[in-house]
Amino acid sequence: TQSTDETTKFYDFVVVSNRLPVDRVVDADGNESWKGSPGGLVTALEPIMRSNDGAWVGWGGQADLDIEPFDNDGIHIVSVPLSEEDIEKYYEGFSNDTLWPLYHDVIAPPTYHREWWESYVAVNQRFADAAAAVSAQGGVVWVQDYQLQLVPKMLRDKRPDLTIGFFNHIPFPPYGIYSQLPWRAAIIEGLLGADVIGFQRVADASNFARAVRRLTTSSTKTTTIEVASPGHPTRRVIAKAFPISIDSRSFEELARQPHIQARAKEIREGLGNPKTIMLGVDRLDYTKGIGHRLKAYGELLADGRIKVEDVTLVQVASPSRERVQAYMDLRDEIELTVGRINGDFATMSHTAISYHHHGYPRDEMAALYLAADIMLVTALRDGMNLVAKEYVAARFDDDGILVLSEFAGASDELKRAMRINPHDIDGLKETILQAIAMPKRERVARMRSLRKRVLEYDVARWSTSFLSTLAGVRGEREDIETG
Ligand code: GDG
Repeated sequence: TQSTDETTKFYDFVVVSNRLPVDRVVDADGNESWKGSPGGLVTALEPIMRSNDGAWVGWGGQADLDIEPFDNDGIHIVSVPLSEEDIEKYYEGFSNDTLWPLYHDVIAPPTYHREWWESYVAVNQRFADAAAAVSAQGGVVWVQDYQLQLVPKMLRDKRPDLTIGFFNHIPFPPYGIYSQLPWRAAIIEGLLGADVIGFQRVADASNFARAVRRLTTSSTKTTTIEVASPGHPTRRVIAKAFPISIDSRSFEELARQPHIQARAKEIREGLGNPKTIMLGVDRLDYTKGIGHRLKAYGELLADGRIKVEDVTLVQVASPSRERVQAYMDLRDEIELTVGRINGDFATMSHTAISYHHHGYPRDEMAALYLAADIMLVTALRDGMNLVAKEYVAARFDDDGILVLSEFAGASDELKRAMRINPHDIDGLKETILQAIAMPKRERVARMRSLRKRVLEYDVARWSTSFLSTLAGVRGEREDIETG
């Protein structure tokens, strides 16, 4: 722990994200400690953090948590405190009830409140100030995701010496939708403070470029934006697709472990040894198309085209954003549907849908992926969808079928998945029937091709590609500055 000025260090590589990669845990005696949360981003950035003297700036996940910076497993952690009111307005409000639905093609209606926006601006400024305070002269700062879109410009205004990257994990919507946002120009200007702006798909980057053309005087040419601001030389910003991925090898290694394989068998037996297990794994979110999936499965049962004894659906819906009204409504709707389908079709020995409203450890997820003959990813809109990639990485046996929505970013890469339009319930039902009947030879051919992609394009490749683009921009700038 460091607290005084004389021990203050500055870091060459700083990551800024809404949530820190650690969780605070308090034991029975009230002792506090921090536990690393092994998300994909941490795994990808850990090696870079260690070799570059890295710091991570973010919120600790609880209200009014004001803690001194500390080192955790080689990463310097800087916490940005949020009050109960900040959480309500900046996080649950503007981030999750304005930007989230707007950026996902208004699947749910976005709410626009001026006080939420004011809070978003104020909190973004605090993140920017915290990042500015720990960044070394000429350092690199990488800002993550839609909660912090104003940070790049705020940081540049304060620290023009920094090289700034931004990555948007969710889609960037078409201009016709984006233009609803009362603060649409301010957000574009905020993002243009970065040197490199990364998106999941090529389409997201071009939606962004169009918004830039409509809302600013900057010009765009494919992935390059020339940002003109009065009194400053023209600045080049790169905006392009860097599709995120997972730590594919480690997922495969996990799935290969004998206890995971044994657990997969046990899951199958527990479900009464059906011929086909279908699986859905999502945060309980209206973007994920869980209702569409349930509808297709329920209709197939009702039509008598499948039987509960033969085809079971396991749905893991991990709790998410439970204080936002749209999420409460969604939960009610999903659980009513699950109850109806089970009520109509379950027998004493076989349930139709095995529904789980809680998170599971990674081990159990891997076992579920191995147990599932068909993975259903039916998102209505999704930046990437890592679940699809995890399923593929887990299938070292080259078996299993991925049914994948064309509205998930992953669909741009995973071309041999069975791609579906989740709005087309009849099409989805036909695809499910085809998947159930697919011969092993075709399953293997498809899975091999999917695995090739996911194992080659892993999360390390993603971060390396983003950061080397950023380093390129920085090199160019140094050339200009030194003549
Ligand atoms: C956003 C974008 C983009 C879920 N339930 C459990 C659990 N998970 C894990 C999954 C997966 C991750 O959470 C979810 O990632 P997704 O990509 O599927 O979706 P979002 O949470 O919406 O993520 C998305 C992503 O950011 C990255 O840029 O791909 O489009 O929306 O890793 O496995 N993990 C465990 N137990 C659970 O119950 N252990």
